[in-house]
Amino acid sequence: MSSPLASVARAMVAPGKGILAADESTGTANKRFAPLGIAETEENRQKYRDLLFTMPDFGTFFSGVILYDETIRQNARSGKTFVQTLEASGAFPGIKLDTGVEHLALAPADEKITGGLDGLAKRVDEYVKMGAKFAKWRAVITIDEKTGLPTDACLSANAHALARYGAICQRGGLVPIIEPEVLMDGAMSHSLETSEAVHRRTLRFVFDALVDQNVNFGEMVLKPSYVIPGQKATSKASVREVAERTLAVLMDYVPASVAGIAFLSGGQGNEDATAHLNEINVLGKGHHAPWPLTFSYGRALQQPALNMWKGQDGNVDAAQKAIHHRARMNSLASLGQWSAQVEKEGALVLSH
Ligand code: 5MM
Repeated sequence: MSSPLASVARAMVAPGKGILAADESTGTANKRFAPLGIAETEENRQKYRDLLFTMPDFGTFFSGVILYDETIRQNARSGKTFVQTLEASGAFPGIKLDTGVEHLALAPADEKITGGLDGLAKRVDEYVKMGAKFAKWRAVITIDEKTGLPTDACLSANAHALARYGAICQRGGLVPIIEPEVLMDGAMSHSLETSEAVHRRTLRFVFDALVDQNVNFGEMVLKPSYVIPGQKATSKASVREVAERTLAVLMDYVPASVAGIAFLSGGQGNEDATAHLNEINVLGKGHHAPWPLTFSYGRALQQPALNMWKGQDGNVDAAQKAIHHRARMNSLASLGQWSAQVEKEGALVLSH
């Protein structure tokens, strides 16, 4: 029998739909504004989220949006709350529940643990009352081939936190997005093979912990990173290789009863993130992948819109067209129907 949480989880990964990650904490949102000269104010963060969430056809492409605490309490320009605005478009409001990362005690300097378990049940109750239907928690895993990171201690501590969060969400009435991110951006230079090995270890720890904490797989969505070389790696991987290795790892470690998989973009180029999603869907069909494979991108959806907006009211239309384009491209990719040609045609329409 299907539970209400299982119905929400399935709707989050409905065909052709993905999840917009717009849960940048204040520090991260400001970090994205600064290079574009956008004043780092609450008003600007509210205006920016307003332009994203009032994009035409929003509910056609997005099943839900991950919000930050500040945003879930704000109103749209229309005077409605953002929660009401999303509900009216047919998208679920979701909430970021982790409180960010800190150094994992007694571990090497680069190893992080995600916080937010203290008082979590109470916060879940509060967000459920505000209309949230799902939540997200991100664990951050750093690779260092020279020193052998990540350690088992880091993987185990993060998996345990993800599973405890998952259980608390399900008991309180939220679908948990379980997000173990293996980093690939910045100075990282690991190979495709190392990325695959670390993804395998990570998912093994995560699913063992989810079982230990009795998390219901049909009532959760997994948000993994792609198996991809570090951004500074000398040897790059083809779209096909990334899709093959990512799918192989998921097929080996993710139970078929998980409601769906919604990838993070992790600092890839916008089109790369779309091409990887498309290819994994094409391959997934051939291999009878048991779960829907879609997107929960932040940067790869938002960056063109932010670049276009630059904090100016007069640029809102152009910025909405930019995110509409990326949303449509990723929606097609989640169906395995995207191509470089469709991308080009869409970009042409955008420039007119
Ligand atoms: C949107 O950014 C999310 C919150 O980041 P901070 O805690 O650093 O403020 C982030 O967790 C995001 O949801 C995921 O990393 C996916 O975003 P990308 O840009 O990797 O697709």
